[in-house]
Amino acid sequence: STRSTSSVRSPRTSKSSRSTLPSADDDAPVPERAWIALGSNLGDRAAHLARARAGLAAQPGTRVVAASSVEETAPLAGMDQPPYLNQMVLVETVLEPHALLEVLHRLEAEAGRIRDARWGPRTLDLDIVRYGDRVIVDAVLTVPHPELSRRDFWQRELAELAVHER
Ligand code: A4P
Ligand code: MG
Repeated sequence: STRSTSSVRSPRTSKSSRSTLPSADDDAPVPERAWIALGSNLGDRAAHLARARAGLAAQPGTRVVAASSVEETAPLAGMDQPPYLNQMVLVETVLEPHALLEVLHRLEAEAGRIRDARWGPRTLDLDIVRYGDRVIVDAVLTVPHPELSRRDFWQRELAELAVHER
């Protein structure tokens, strides 16, 4: 296999701000930062959030860099449902966006989430709000999350996490 050099670097390593000297790690995946929104409005909401944070931290190649404070929020538009606990975590991960989404779905399932009504009450909802600077629009993933500009609690949580940005 061809190894990337400092003059011709693969897209995966070109974002690295680390040394450009060839090293044993040269082909190792470069972790990217992802902002993940946590929401719960059924059952032991705080416990669901805590387990989600632990579940994320337990993924291979994934580190929880920081977590925003937890905020109780009134349910958005439309449906009559209990208030939410919301929180955002900043992770650094080698998981690509779609692999990360699968992890989120697994953690939701482990929290006993039943998908019925869209936007309906849920034990745990995990959304990818941002993934590095990537823009993704396909059948399963829209990143940045399309509701980002409309959710003031996400704006507050992102602002809290901004002190951790490089
Ligand atoms: N999907 C596409 N893009 C993404 C992304 N960036 N992150 C797809 C995560 N998933 C993404 O989601 C449906 C599909 O969206 C997924 O299978 C995935 O392929 P879902 O979690 O099954 O359904 P949902 O959560 O009911 O719909 P959606 O659109 O994710 O709703 P939201 O935006 O999660 O809204 N009120 C308060 N106060 N706080 C809340 O957190 N959340 C919701 C749910 C409603 N009201 C709320 C809150
Ligand atoms: Mg969702």
